Amino acid sequence: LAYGDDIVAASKKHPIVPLEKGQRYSYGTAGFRMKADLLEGIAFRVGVLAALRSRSLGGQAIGVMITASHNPAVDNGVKIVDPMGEMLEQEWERYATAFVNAGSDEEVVKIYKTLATDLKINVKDPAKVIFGRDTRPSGHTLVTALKAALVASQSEYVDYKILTTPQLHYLVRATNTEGSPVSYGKVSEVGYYEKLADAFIRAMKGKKFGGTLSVDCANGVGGPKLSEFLKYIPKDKVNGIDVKVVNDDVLRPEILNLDCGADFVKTKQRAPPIPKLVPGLRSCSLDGDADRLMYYWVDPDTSSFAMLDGDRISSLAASFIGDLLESAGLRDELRTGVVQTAYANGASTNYITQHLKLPVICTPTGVKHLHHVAQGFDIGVYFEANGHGTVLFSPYAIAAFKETEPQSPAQKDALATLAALGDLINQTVGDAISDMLLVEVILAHKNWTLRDWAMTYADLPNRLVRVEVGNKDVFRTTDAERRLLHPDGAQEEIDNEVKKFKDARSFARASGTENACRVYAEAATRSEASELADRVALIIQRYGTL
Ligand code: G16
Repeated sequence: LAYGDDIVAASKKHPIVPLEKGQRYSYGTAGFRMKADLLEGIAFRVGVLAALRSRSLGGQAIGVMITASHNPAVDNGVKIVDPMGEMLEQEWERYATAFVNAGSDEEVVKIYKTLATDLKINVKDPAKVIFGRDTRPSGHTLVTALKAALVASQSEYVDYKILTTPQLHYLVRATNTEGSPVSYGKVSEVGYYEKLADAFIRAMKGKKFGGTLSVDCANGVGGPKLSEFLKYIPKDKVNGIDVKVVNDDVLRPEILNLDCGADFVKTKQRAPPIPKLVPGLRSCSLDGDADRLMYYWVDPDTSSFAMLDGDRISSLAASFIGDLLESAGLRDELRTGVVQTAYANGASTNYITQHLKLPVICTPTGVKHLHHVAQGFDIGVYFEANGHGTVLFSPYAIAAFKETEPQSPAQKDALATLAALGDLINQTVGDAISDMLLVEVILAHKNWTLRDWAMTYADLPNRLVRVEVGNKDVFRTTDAERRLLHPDGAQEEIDNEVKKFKDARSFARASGTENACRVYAEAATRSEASELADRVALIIQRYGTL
């Protein structure tokens, strides 16, 4: 047998579904994501590529996550995780796209060999791929295809079965740093829980958990995993801890993300109908793979609904960490910055730049873009408005937390809390469970209710609309997605509409995870924001069907 024959033979058992003429699969914002029945062959080819990627990096473990996160239950997705737990390097996204669009099984191997030659990769070198999946039943078939690819490509693998996306990212980094001075933690799911629990207990030392927290888990993987995590927090270690896990039914796959979860809350700007929201109850929602987080409540005094989204978590974290740095005497030492996307509410950007006096950088949608920019700071706070994000600490910052000699008890406490946050906050990717614990720590330290948090600034009224169009690919953007470059004339029409409203802003872009466009609008009043969003949506619909 010639090298690659195994891959060709195995590939034939997991065929690619051909697309209509002129259409191509593409590695998007979150890897390949679409209807699950299109994905088997894609999972196979991604497996082959992941093995090659591992070989190109001296056999370091590469992750593959099978999830469609916030998408409906019928969808699924496959994405690759790089050795430090980051998203796949951009150049390799192109290779992934080429692999998946290859016209035949033989061509996949041809591209494999060409890449190996061009990138000087020895195809006989060891490779290791680790993977997990969310609770979608279609995950089984995709895992079978992925395993077949890894066997055929002679790669070692570990099947971690059902995981949240951030857990898989954790495991990739833990695997590749095991036994080194920068070890990220024990290489197991238990190791993840232990690390988070230990850090949470340290960060909550002497503070009180602020009453019952209700967590809607979108009927996804976050439910069982959060329940498991809670077992690692002895009641006597965190004063008053009381977490109620709701919408955690993973046995009825069709209800995943259905009328619940972080995406529902953000787009509908209301609480899931079930369970009925009790006024005053501090609540939050995760999404289907537990990498997004939304807080909300109904104010018992005014009966109004308040949503605290990714922008709020970002400004809360930036302000809290800023105060700790001040107390720790490190404010001038460590450069802090915030990264947002065009969806960030204008009021949050103003609050961060004017009140917190921190720089804000805007990037296109997709955590990989935000993550990359956040790495440029000693403390890089990045969140998308949809609740996906984290805080990155540079090695210099982590060393400063641990090595600064405190001159006072207050400074000692601040340094200890900062060091605990360094362990609590997932450094690889946005992690809803870790972010939720962060928010709880901050609220406990400040002794704040959600009302206090909501009062830090007033959001500009806004609306997000999903528009289905014939061909979303005609929409191309510039300026961090704030303006349309193509189709000709569309941006001009949007500008004309925006001009008619007070303090208004609007933009449109093609989704990278759904077959639709998204329109965002902000204006002085709720009805104006809504009206503007509708008008821009009409423009998009028209241009998308021309
Ligand atoms: C994914 C990405 C996020 C992005 C979201 C929506 O999230 O990881 O960065 O904000 O999709 O992207 P789009 O507007 O392009 O559809 P998730 O939680 O679905 O994996």
